[in-house]
Amino acid sequence: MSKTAIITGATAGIGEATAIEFAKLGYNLILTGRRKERLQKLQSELESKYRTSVSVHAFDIQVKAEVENFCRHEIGDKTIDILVNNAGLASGLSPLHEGDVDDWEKMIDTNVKGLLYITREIAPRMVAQQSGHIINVGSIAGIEVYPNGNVYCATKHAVHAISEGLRRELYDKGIRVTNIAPGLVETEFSIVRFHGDEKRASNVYDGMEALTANDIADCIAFAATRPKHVNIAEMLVLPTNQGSATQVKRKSQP
Ligand code: 8X3
Repeated sequence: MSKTAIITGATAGIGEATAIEFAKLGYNLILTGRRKERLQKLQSELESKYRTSVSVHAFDIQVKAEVENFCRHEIGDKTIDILVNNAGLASGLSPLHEGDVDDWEKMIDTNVKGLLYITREIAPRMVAQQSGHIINVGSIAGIEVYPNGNVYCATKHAVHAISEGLRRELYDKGIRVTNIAPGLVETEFSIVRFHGDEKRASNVYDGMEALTANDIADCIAFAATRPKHVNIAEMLVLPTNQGSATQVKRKSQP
């Protein structure tokens, strides 16, 4: 029987690439995000190309009532085999003493609270099933802190801690928990971080070969497709020319 996976933040980047990867594997998909048109376009592409069942649900993961409505009233009581907590963003890159509180709230509400809201709803179903897999998309920023990353790094440290906590609480219930921690991935990530400044965003990846969303989707699919007794607890995935959060070798450098 086909597995069913929920993927949050499926409208673009790693979430969209994971949806495509999972569709290729024949998973039934429940895709969420804020942009309804993008979700619907992806749904029809995946359904026609891979003949898999795809439902799409547009809501804001920052709003607890919307997450609860989705989980309690929109997805029915089907078995959820995999939850990919991918929805997340960076907003702003500045010292904390010059930071924008609205940016902080957006990051905390999405990356931490949104992830918690949906996990709080879906994990009990997995506990009742005594099976399931929660895959959290963290970041190298959840392992290292870099200047001006302050609140973003704090949210990804939280994702790391939540993943660790979940694993310690769910290992004896047949549930796997994976934390994927990517380094530089060229998606809309930096455009969002710099509030739409495409020039500044492209500088982040200038002269180096960043990871693609597909590279990370590939890792997520790898973790998801291991035999049941294998839990890939953690993956730090970097471009070859990235040594740490702050070390990147660029072509112009000697
Ligand atoms: C994305 C990686 O280094 O831009 O989470 O924070 S980084």
